[in-house]
Amino acid sequence: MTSKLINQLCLIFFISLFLGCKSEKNYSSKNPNIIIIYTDDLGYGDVSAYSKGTLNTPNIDKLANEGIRFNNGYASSATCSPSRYALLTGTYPWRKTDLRVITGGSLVIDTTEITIPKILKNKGYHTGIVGKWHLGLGSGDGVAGSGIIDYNSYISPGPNQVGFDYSHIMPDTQDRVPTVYIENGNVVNLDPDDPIDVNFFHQNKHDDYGLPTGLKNPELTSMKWHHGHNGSIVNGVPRIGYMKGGEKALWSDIDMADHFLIKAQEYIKENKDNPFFLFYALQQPHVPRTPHPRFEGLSGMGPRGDVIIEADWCIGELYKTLETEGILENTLIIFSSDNGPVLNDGYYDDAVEKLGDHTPSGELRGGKYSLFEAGTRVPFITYWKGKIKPGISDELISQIDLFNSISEIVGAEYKSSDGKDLSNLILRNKGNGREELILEASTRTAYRKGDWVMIPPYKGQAISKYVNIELGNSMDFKLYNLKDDPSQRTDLSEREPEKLKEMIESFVKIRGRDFSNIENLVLE
Ligand code: NG6
Ligand code: CA
Repeated sequence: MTSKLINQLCLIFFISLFLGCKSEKNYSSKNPNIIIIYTDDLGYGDVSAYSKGTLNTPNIDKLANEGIRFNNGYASSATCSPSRYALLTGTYPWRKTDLRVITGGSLVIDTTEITIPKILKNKGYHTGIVGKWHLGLGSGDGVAGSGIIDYNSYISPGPNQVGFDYSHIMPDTQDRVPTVYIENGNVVNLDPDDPIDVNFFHQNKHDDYGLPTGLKNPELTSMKWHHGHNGSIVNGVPRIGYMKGGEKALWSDIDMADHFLIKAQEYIKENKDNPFFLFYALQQPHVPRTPHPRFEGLSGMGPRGDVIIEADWCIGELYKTLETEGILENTLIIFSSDNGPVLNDGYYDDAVEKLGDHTPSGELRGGKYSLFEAGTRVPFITYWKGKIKPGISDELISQIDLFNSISEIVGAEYKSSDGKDLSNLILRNKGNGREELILEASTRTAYRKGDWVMIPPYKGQAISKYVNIELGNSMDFKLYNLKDDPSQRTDLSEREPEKLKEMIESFVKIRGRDFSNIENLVLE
């Protein structure tokens, strides 16, 4: 063999080695699958890794103990639709006029807005949502509850128009009609000879149908309504709103958890060979709490505790699917909740009576609907087997930050101005969290900076008489230091006037002056 030939062979050998390494490198740096597991109304103290409550959530605990458990993680809002909007768009929900809980309203995400699934689609991901949507459907006239959605034909715009390749959803909430699943814009199992008619305001129209309601026929309900929830009765549960038709399409409440789990597992199996994004939005423990019979009584706390155990089981099953499909180590899992906890949210279901020593809010004050901490501070966990090292973080992080952080993780350019790139914190527990954050509850806003929280004055009940939660309304500015006083028991606004002034000024810089519904509010 001539030395020239040997040189050439060596060159070929090194080039192929180089190319081999390159493809190896490409493979190992392949973008991970991303799953956001999002519970509905699960409190800071409902996860046993967070609190010494009396419920056990071993599968969520596993994610928390073997991933990063954030102790200062927030939903943007103390209710559902605004939080979901903020999570998907990285934008504060109060920037949208009057964005509140949706009841049959139209889509609140503009189809031109950038969303997490759109970012990921651009990077070659397949994107899917399974579970609760609650961001509105159809373009309508934007009036919540106007009953303008025609469920009998293709429903658009919806999740598939804002970035999801696949959607299998419950339209609003489990307590609202229509009680049907929608897959990629079509009601599942709809019989064209039995069309669906839905409205939210016209009980008279419903009376014309001659159909029973929770209001008129409580004897036909197996779950009793406490406030609201006295419209159509489906599966013995009275709901918000009125519905006629769609008999074959009606969901089974006790099978809902299994139904969404199976859809999520199918989605994972079908898409395991490419990077995928799955938004797995569980319905628990929102009302009506309808555990499958195999979970009934397990918590000793009534249906609310039982459905939390059911949700935890679902998460364990999803985890096993990732394991058996061999993709667990290439999947980033983010776990959180859309808002804080509530006990009686409209039905008599023993949530209050059987609570015992359990503390859904942990040591935090308030709950769902509240500007106090328990409204928005929620369990927040990141997990990636073999990549994320177990840790605990006290850094401040919001679901609004997932937009920028996920964008960074997959090497995309998109950044929202409200969000922060906290990818280092999420993946490595390194670096600082955000310095400040606006908290929102039913369009009211408060402000956290460092350990300090300032709540502006708001008119309205101090305690909601229905759900028995302190809402954070008062006639004065309130100031709390969470380091010394995590339960917000001591108002420091009079003792710390300089701090209060500084907080108001920083808050106004982001929020503008139009943040309190007290007329003629004087700031100086
Ligand atoms: C409220 C409902 C409550 C719940 C909430 C939405 C009444 C009286 N109360 O209007 O039961 O459905 O809306 O919850 O109807 S959320 O978690 O989706 O924001
Ligand atoms: Ca919720």
